[in-house]
Amino acid sequence: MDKIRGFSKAVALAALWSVALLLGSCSQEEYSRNEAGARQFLQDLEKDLEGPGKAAAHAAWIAANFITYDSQELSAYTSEQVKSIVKEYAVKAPYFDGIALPLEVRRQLEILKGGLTLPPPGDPEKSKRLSEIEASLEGTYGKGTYCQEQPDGTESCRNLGELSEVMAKSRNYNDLLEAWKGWRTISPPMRSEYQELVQLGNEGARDLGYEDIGHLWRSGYDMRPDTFVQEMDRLWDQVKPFYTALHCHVRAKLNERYGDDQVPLDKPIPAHLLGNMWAQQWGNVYDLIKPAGSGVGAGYDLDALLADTDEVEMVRIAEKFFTSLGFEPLPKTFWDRSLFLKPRDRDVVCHASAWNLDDQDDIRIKMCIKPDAEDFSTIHHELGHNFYQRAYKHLPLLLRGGANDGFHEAIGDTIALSITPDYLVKIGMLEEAPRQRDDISMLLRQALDKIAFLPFGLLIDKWRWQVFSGELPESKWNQGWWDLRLKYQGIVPPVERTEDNFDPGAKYHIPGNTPYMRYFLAHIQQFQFHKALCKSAGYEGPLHLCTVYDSKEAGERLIKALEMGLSRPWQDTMEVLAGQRSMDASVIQEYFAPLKIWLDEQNAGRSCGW
Ligand code: X8Z
Ligand code: ZN
Repeated sequence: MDKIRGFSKAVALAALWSVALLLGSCSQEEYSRNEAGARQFLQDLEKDLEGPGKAAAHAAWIAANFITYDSQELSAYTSEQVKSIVKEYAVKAPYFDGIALPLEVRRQLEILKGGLTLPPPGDPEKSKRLSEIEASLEGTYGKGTYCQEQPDGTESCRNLGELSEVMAKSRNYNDLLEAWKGWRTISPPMRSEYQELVQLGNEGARDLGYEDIGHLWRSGYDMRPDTFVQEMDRLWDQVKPFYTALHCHVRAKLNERYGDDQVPLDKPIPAHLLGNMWAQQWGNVYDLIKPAGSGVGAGYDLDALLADTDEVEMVRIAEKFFTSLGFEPLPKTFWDRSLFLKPRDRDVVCHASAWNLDDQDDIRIKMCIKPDAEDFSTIHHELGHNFYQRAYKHLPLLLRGGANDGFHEAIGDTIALSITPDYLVKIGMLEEAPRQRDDISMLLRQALDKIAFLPFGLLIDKWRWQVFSGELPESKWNQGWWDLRLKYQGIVPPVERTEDNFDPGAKYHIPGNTPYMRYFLAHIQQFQFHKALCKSAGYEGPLHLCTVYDSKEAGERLIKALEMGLSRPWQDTMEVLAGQRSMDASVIQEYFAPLKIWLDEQNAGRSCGW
């Protein structure tokens, strides 16, 4: 089987190479098969991408900020141009295989090959169709609302922000169920487009020598793709006992609130009771889970502290953390061009994102900020992306990126781990540190977000890998999704689901086509980074109380790692940033160790698991 696949791969590549020669702006003869030729080839790519890349970046920004038919058309058109150019070069890159090249040049050629998240098929019609589908899926998600007829015959509609508010705040089983089911009405229409996307993207991936899109995605980690899968499973095995203990305690507490009928003690948890639309982070139900007699998690209420803070001020506070480490302040254009608030009069993609429009200084975020602790943390997350982007802007185009995509997701989160009582006192948000320190409550509040996220972070791409490879047939997509939700998270849908539903489509990254394993990695790595930065800052003590605010030593270490971008295998950057060469879940275990002991005590006599 493998042999046949290998053979057809070679044939496909050879065929595409000759097509590319006919179509391309450069021909084989233009490039000598040596270092000078390879460098020229990479330079030409940068040059060819300059104009189209600029147009596509601005069109994508407009499409995400003004979702209309025309903005989507323009975005699809311009992105298709860019992708076709990259694909054309990627297909040609193997021309330089087998010759001696400096590491840094060889690396760029490798990155070029795997650089497209969804490579377009060679046929221009199909390529165009794929871009249209991508824009359409993103638009459908961004515009999504759930409308209900009112008793007076009028219609009332709620968007994701409003439905998420219910998921976070309501403790009424049926209101939660209504919001949960309601949001999932937006995704069934996506299913057929997603089916096409998988088919066309797979075609594009095969042209480049990959078995399917999943194989391409798994190939971007400086190790064999099958080793990467083993690594993810190894990390999950390391943290699974912790997750099971948390699940057990949370289930018991939800049982106290909702009763045996709704939350049976030996069964998986209904997915709508965990404070979040996708049950991915559970911090919003902290009030139901917290230890008896304890106050808010950290002895202060960050939600309350932020309730009157305006959105610009929230971003300023986050920026100040980065500048305290030695980063340059954000440029004026960041403040002029970012979107911080949900506009009242138009559809935007509210899912938070960070942008770099010119690959230099035109960095921005796009977010519909609410004045609460969750969004305060997300602002740090997004600024982490922006400061990273700016740190590696001096590198050649193909090396501008995170050491791996998990690093990119982890930087802002690492900074957010430094939001401690001491830090809030230092910047004047708290008058004095809470008198009675309650470590267990603090750790529990944090674990409800960070530990609860892990199986969710892992399973999204486990599902997509099966979909891309065809292991999960389209007739079982929704079933397969819930099988994984049950296996890894121990949750079940609160009502029966069928193949008329397309529940994966109700999570942004599926229609948005953003790989997700990066967030699983980030949730492990951020603890490694936090520990190392605390060490550089000269801190000794429990990790959850460490803040690296104002530490130039920590900043120096961080900046040095970020400036490396994608120029070295991530293991090298990991060494600079964390002092070790592998991903390691033992630090997250160390961070939460006292909580594990406490959870095990709480769970004594309970039957855990599902
Ligand atoms: O999508 C995000 C960021 C943008 S890169 C807001 N995150 C994941 C999600 O929301 O599902 C951050 C945590 C996980
Ligand atoms: Zn992110």
